[in-house]
Parts: sequence; C-alpha cells; structure tokens
Amino acid sequence: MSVEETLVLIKPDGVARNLTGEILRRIEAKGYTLVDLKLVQPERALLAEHYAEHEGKPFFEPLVEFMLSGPVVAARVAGNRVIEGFRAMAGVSDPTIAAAGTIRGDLGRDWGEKVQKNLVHGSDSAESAERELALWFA
Ligand code: IDP
Repeated sequence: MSVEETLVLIKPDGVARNLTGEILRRIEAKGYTLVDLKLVQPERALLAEHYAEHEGKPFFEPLVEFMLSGPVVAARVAGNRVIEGFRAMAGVSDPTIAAAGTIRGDLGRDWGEKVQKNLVHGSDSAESAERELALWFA
C-alpha cells in the first residue's frame, strides 16, 4: 500500500452545473477518503500561485478568469496511489477526447472557448500535491 493525499478541485463549471455530488460520489465509490472538504471563492493570488507553471501561456489569463468565475470545491483526498488514481478517474484535460467512464469524458462538455472547462483538477505528482495542499488548506 502507498497511501497518499492529493488535492482535488471541483472547478466553477462543476459546481455551477450541480455536479459536486456526482463527482464526490465517484471519489468515495472508488474507496478514497475525504479528509477535508470546503466550498471556497478563491482569490487571484492563490490561483496565480496554483497555476504558476502555466504563467505566460496563452490560456493562463482565461484560466485564472474562469477559476474566479464562481465558487470552487477543494478536497483533501487520501487513498492508495490516489494521485495517479484520481488523474485516471478525471481523464485527459480535453473533455472532447477524454475516455468514457472518466469524469471529464462522461460529464465534460466541449465549450469551444479559450479555456478547457473540464470540471476538475487533480495534483499531478507527490511534489505538486504537497505544494497545492499547503496552498488550499493552509
Ligand atoms: P490538467 O488539469 O489536466 O492537469 P494542465 O496541463 O495542468 O491540465 O492545465 C491546467 C488547466 O489549464 C487544464 O485543466 C485546463 O483547464 C487548462 N488548459 C490546459 N491546456 C490548455 C489549452 O491548451 N487550452 C485551453 N485550456 C488549457
């Protein structure tokens, strides 16, 4: 067993489309544990830090604006290899090509806009998880 923790965000599109329950249901059904959970309206500075690796890319500003557009659910989720496991559950970034059975594949919409409104975020490595959990659950 390799029990890890990861940061899961339900992005503003997921909250606005009333998919919070469905997404949390999938996480719990998989056997992961919700260690901490909150509904937050993030500030720009937090989002800029969270997405620092994307600064300078064309989608950075639209991404931050999108993430500011409404409340976000932040969850500290624990489980065996949950970092990789949740990313597999989420599916690839682009909802159009995300596989059926994944959160983005089943529930995501192709909005045809500048930013991928893809419902969820999950940390991509142990280092990211530690950094992001410290940011969102200071
Ligand atoms: P991930 O969320 O699947 O890990 P990242 O590459 O970390 O994807 O990108 C962060 C977020 O930025 C994505 O979830 C998506 O919302 C947005 N994004 C990433 N790449 C693009 C792009 O090429 N066009 C528009 N939005 C993008």
